[in-house]
Amino acid sequence: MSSQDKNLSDLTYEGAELASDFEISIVCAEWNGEVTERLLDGAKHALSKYRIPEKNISIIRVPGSFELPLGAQMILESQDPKPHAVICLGAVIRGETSHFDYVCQAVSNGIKDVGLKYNVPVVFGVLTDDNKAQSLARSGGELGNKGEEAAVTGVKMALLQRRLRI
Ligand code: DLZ
Repeated sequence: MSSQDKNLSDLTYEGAELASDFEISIVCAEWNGEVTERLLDGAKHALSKYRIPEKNISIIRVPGSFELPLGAQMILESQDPKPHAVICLGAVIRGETSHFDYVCQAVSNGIKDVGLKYNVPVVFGVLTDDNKAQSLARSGGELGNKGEEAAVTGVKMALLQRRLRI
């Protein structure tokens, strides 16, 4: 662990007074559920720090990280008005096969594509680790909680969008 890694979770919550009316959607992968539920806890914790009430937060689950982009797209197609941000949470852990690379590629590109298509912040809160211990360290362990960071990113981008009126 480097000190730089630790700083990633030194989060600030500027703009909290401007974010409390946001509607936020979370898409959480069930694969590696022990890790993704911890990411979800981190995301919910961050949103509570922005004083976003629970009624403004919708959560759906998809089978695996590969399904996160379509889950995000389904939310953006079905909700009117659209949420201010969609947070995608997953954990891809390297196995014996090349599955890891295919899933990581597809998910990162897919999440980027959905955000650009709908002009809504869609956040890549997906761990891509060599083993479960690393994933646990990054989901509420000694390296912070990347679910919390993903939620902060979503709110920051939504605040930017509101400020730019786009
Ligand atoms: C199949 C698979 C594998 C091997 N590993 C993971 C993983 O580490 N993390 C994850 O979120 N999902 C994994 N999956 C499931 C795929 O994401 C997807 O759900 C299936 O390939 C079905 O499309």
